[in-house]
Amino acid sequence: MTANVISLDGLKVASRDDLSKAIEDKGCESSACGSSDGPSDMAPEIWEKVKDHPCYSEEAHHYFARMHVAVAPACNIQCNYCNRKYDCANESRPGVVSERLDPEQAARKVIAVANEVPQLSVLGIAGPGDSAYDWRKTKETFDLVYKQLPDIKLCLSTNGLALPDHVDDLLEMNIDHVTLTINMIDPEVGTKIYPWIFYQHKRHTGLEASKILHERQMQSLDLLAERGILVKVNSVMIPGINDKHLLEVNKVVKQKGAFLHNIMPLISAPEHGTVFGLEGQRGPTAAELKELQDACAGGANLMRHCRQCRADAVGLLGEDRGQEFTMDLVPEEVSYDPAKREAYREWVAGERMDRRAAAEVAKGETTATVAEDAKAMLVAVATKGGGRINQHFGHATEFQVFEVDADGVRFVTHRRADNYCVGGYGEDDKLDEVIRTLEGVPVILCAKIGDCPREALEAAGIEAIDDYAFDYIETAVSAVFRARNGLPAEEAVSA
Ligand code: CLF
Ligand code: SF4
Repeated sequence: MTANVISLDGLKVASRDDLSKAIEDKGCESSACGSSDGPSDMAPEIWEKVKDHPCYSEEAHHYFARMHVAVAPACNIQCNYCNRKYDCANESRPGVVSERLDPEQAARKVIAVANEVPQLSVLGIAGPGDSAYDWRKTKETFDLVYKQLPDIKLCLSTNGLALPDHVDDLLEMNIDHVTLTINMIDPEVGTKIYPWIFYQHKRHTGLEASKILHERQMQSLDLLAERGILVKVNSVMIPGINDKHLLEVNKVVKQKGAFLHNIMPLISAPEHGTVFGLEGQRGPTAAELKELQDACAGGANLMRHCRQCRADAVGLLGEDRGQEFTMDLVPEEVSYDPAKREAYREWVAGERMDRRAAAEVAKGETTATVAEDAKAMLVAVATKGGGRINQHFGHATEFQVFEVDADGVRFVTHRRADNYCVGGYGEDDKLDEVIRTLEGVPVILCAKIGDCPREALEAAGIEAIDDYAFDYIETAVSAVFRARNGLPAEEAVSA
């Protein structure tokens, strides 16, 4: 197999001394220089559980990677948005799973990836069917991995129907992250999403099926909360069917102790062969999704950085390195070497502290120089991870989008963009697609950009800036915001 070591190039390590001095000079508003989901926002034992999990912590997703192993092919329900020739649409974007694995193969693959990808922190089982229905394979896989790599977090994603039968196993297996996909709390709504379920050796249809599924999902939530297992609820937003209803779902899952709620857009292309795809049921627009997420303010905390990844994805969220680790590339004998992962974790610990400190300084400067009621703006960022602006515009397959106002900088979403630049040649139609993708975003920050795309973006009203190459995202976004709100640009750049 090729030696694909993730390099840390582009992740310029900031001078901690400079930042500390900046904090002393300018003052740090909050004690721990906390970020929106940092250690200052939650109990230490919870932070300990989520700090390296790329799905449970927005901050962690800049640094840590997950991998899925496709050991659970069968499912006990039918969702109208799923065709199992494709990945589970709950946890993946459509695309055939490259290969299904048995538990022994899966464990070998995890070791191979852990040796090569220092960012790896989580192993998830998310299909392609239901991980709790195929319990024997799921349990065997997790047991094998836990024995050999006890520092990898184990994570499970399920529709919840079979989960109550296995929750006591979860504690024994040291699993403290479970995702439940809950699309309704009203079984009438469920009848439009689930044509049938298979429960206690019997197939159930219609309202009866939805009632059973709902009861088992609520029971799963209660049992997991009682055992202190962190629950993330995934919901698929289906316009005209459960879009408004998800506000109620958000309230109820919060009451029942869910840690996060991840509202994902329905993916329903006709070529995927799903019921919704064939019926022409559309997914929500980016604006509709954001509107619903914003309307959930005050309810369960929202995850906004989900990438709807494949059931065999490998890498940071938003990248897929699965093809580098297919079974024909994994050696028959592989032994675990934790050295790279340990070194990476040590580096991340310092880097995260610096980034938080830098973000806090930038926030203080923005609050001091920009009017409180200045209009919020969106800024797109090309990044390879590490919380820095470290990617060439032409190499970006997605842009992270941040919102900034006088209160600071927040991650809001990502927008996909197919590689604009292939083999060094720009392709006009792809650039048009990027421009469409960035609708409503007036600024893009990247490590470098050529004159032609810069001009095309400018003509579309989007300013491309590469002056902040390798800077932290928050400091750069704050500086742009200050520059756009009256502060001289040179001053903002040097701030
Ligand atoms: Fe996988 Fe899911 Fe665990 Fe993450 S994914 S089982 S919680 S390790 Fe994450 Fe992927 Fe979104 Fe899932 S980005 S689809 S939320
Ligand atoms: Fe498909 Fe997942 Fe629904 Fe099962 S739970 S039908 S695998 S989307």
